[in-house]
Amino acid sequence: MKRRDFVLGLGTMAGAGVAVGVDGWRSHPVHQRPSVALSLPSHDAQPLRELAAQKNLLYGAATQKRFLTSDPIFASYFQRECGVLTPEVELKWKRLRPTPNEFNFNDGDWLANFAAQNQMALRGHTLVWHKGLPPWFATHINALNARDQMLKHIETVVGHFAGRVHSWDVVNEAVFPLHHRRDGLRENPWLQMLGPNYIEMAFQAAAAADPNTLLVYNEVALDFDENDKKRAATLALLQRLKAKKVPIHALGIQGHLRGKTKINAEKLKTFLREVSALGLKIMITELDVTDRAFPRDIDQRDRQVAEIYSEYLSVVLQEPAVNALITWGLSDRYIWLKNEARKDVALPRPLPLDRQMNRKLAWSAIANNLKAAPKR
Ligand code: 9MR
Repeated sequence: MKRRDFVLGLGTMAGAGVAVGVDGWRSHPVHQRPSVALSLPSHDAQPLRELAAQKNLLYGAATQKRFLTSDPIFASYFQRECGVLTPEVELKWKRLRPTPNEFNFNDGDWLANFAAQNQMALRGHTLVWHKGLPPWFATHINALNARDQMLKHIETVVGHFAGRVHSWDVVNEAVFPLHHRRDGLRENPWLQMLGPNYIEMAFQAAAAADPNTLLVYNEVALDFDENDKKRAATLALLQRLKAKKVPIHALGIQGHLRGKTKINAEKLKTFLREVSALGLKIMITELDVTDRAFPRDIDQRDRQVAEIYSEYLSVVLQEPAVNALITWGLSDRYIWLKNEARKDVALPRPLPLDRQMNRKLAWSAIANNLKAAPKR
């Protein structure tokens, strides 16, 4: 039996109205077909945080304090679905460091309390990145003080939240093969001021400030067929860090999936195995699916987005080293994908819940793949 017949057969067996077997699939290449039949969930279906917990996994989302405080309905859905919260902006330099000598923890503390009150794990995002920097960074940080400034930032911030953070993204997006360095690193201000060892210095400082949090290297664009160089350079960086006994515990795979981009399941699986073989955990830290390339029709669009969620999660959630799945937002009411605006100006629908907080097929794709995941 051909794979397509098998999948279509599953759909027929499930008898689901919005499910599989619809015409759109015939035009999809093999790699874009989901492995699990999709239909809309019943209203009282178990929340994602519970489905994940049954497998010793975490499910949650990124969000901002201002969404939770201004929108109690959104906050209640966030509490219901999420077992982990990533502050989308509040723990970046730009928000923590109003001036060169000040730290402002108000919004971060508010989110930490919200997470604790709702039995959610809290993620730390992010300590060393070339973006999310305050306006004074360029004028105040230079090659002479960069080391002290970076270490002081990490010590103060990680120390402040010590005991409250499940995992810290210590270094974010440091690999960029297109910069053509032999070590594959990105030419960012930290590298230019401190050299390539800034990465291990950051991990050492984070470990000293909170010995009990998971220390994560977080990276973007590791997912697609075309990302061979990014995967290879990231793996090489992780190997170097492990060989030097740098305290690093996990790789964060962001997972910002572009609808038109192809996933290669075999390559992805192999990469996850290689990372796991280094003794590292893997977290899916920022998953979402851009609907830009898909039709305006909402049923078709939601189905195509969900198929990509499913295709991706049917690979990554089967890897036992993966311990968490975090989407970059929960509801289409609050999305960061403004730069991915649709040409037809229809509102984008990249996330598990719609703007009215209804669960979408993308929610079902996550739920089905959590149910199909092996227990950790
Ligand atoms: O979604 C975030 C957006 O609201 C911020 O303006 C931006 C800069 O701080 O960062 C966005 O989040 C990024 C994340 O921190 C790292 N990976 C890519 C995310 C989307 O751009």
